Amino acid sequence: MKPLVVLTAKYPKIVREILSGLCELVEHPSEQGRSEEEMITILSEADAAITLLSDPLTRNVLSANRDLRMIANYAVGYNNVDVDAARELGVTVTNTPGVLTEATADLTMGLILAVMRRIAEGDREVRTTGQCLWEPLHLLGTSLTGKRLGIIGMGRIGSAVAQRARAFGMKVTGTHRGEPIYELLATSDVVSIHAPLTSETRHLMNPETLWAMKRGAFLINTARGALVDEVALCAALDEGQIGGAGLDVYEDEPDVNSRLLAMPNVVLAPHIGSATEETRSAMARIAATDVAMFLRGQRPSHVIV
Ligand code: 8YV
Repeated sequence: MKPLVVLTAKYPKIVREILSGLCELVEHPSEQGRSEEEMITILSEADAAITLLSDPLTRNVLSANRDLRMIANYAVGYNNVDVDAARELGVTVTNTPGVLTEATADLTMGLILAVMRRIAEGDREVRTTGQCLWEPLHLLGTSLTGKRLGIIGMGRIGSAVAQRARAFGMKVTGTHRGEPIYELLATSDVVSIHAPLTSETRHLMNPETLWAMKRGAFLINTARGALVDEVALCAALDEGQIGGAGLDVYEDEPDVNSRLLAMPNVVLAPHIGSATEETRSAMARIAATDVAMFLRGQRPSHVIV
């Protein structure tokens, strides 16, 4: 009997091309915010699975089916996986690093531009009025040239953002994992977060750190929503402490804080950092190739656990 590989979403077709003949594939429609019970049901017969960031792979889920031997998480981040439980239960876990660096850095730059140059506000205005109203003092934004970008997390994505920002004439300060961030916060005109979500980094941006930023500076988050205390961010935006924000990720995805929806100086993207044809296909190739290697008894190339 062939092993059963569960796909928790509709992934790019390269997944089927790589895995056909090697296993039986069962595909579930994409769904955000599955419960543990739903995950247990979906994975009940699986030997391996390709999973989404929004799929909870908790100890309960991983231990419910003892035949489950491998999870290929279709993301570079893996805060949805209880890695300690996976290690103890002998479940191999892989991710898709590297291939989404440029796409995520591009989107970060896009959000920096959109917030500083008020592009989304302008788009809404043109659609609402049906006109291109031009006035010397209308929709004035902030120039990028000469401004300082503070990058929290100078890993692969943070470094790619730094490269782009320098090309726009920005000065760049960056911190690495575990380094203090207060000087960066106090001196940056724009702060962009590129850190993984862990118990240490949850609410990295909180009332204290948001108020340690330069007054009127901008905050960009294309990493994980829970790195930012959204209630504190709304308060900081309301009070003008933060001049604007560009967000691709939210604390309670798929839900978005309704206060953010009402703020004109906040640009909201629907978690599309890696959403290019090229990148999503490359992620699918990595995930499926790692599953294929595992099924053939080889060590997958991108093992976390
Ligand atoms: C994905 C991401 O869109 O890779 C990550 O960590 O956040 C994004 O690339 C998402 O994870 C898809 O599961």
